[in-house]
Amino acid sequence: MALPLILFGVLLYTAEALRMNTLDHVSVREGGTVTIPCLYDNQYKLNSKLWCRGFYWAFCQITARENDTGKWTITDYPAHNIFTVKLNNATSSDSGSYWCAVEIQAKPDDRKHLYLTVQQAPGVSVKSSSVSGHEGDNVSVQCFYTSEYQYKIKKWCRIKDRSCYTETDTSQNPSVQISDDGRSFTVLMTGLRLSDSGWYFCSAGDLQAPVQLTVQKDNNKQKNTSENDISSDEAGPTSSSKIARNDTEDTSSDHRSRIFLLIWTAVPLLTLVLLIWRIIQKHSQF
Ligand SMILES: *[C@@H]1O[C@H](CO)[C@@H](O)[C@H](O)[C@H]1NC(C)=O
Ligand SMILES: *[C@@H]1O[C@H](CO)[C@@H](O)[C@H](O)[C@H]1NC(C)=O
Ligand SMILES: *[C@@H]1O[C@H](CO)[C@@H](O)[C@H](O)[C@H]1NC(C)=O
Ligand SMILES: *[C@@H]1O[C@H](CO)[C@@H](O)[C@H](O)[C@H]1NC(C)=O
Ligand SMILES: CC(=O)N[C@H]1CO[C@H](CO)[C@@H](O)[C@@H]1O
Repeated sequence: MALPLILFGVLLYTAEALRMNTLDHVSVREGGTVTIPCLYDNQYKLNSKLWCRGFYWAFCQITARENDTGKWTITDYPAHNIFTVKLNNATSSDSGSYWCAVEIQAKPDDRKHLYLTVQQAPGVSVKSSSVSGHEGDNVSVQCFYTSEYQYKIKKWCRIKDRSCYTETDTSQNPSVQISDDGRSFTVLMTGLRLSDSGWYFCSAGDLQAPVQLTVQKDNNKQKNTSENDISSDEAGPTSSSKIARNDTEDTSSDHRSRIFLLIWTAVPLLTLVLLIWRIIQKHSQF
């Protein structure tokens, strides 16, 4: 019966590696600034945060640590289960592989890989990487792309759950509309809700540009519904609403889907293995 146990272990191990979330491939202008969010599991609030450079995790060089400032600035927002890595004055030599990571005592650190490309004309870029609005407002984000990316798929995605909107398919949520003028695409988010606060990205092809959205409480509403509305997690430092609640939403939905995945994969696998086992046993009896 070792095989099912091994399979189960493999599944568990794969689940282990998904406790952090960030972008995959960030595009930034030479001389420009970029802030990259690293979302982490609730259990890592107190762990120290790292930014490590190198393609292979085992050989990466720690570029910056929590609270470092300067070329690289790392700021932790434990209330939101996020830390941000800000690069100032990007140069082409900053292009490369990096890892968002949390330090864990006596266990391998948890981490997520990402690629950074610094270009004179970034494949995809945003005018402003931070937008805000009040509850119920509309906000728009303009995402520019170079001619090279003209025919690539354009998306607007939320980092937390990787849900994306594309130009052709916004039917999932009519409150997000995307229009394209051939040099840029504009994302219009209508009727903002507090839960929309968080980190998003524009993407064209494989390149991404991060954007932080902050939704502030509607002041007129606040007087009446002050206790009912719950602010979103990963809202970031500028969120004006109350954020004291236990932010577990960030990865808890991931947890749920992972458990489902585990069950949906493990149960049929175990059944299959048991069946084969029985057949082998039956055959060996004769
Ligand atoms: C970073 O600074 C914060 C606030 O001053 C502090 O609570 C935290 O312990 C510091 N982290 C490290 C790893 O020094
Ligand atoms: C940015 O980096 C370039 C190249 O290293 C340097 O010449 C320039 O002075 C830097 N600018 C700032 C504002 O630090
Ligand atoms: C938000 O956008 C929708 C759809 O385009 C529009 O009907 C509505 O008037 C806009 N609301 C505000 C406050 O601009
Ligand atoms: C927050 O969560 C932690 C562990 O998940 C728990 O011990 C604590 O009581 C919670 N706090 C609140 C205010 O719910
Ligand atoms: C819709 C609603 O609950 N309105 C209330 C807002 O608060 C004022 C004063 O407390 C009440 O008079 C309203 O009924």
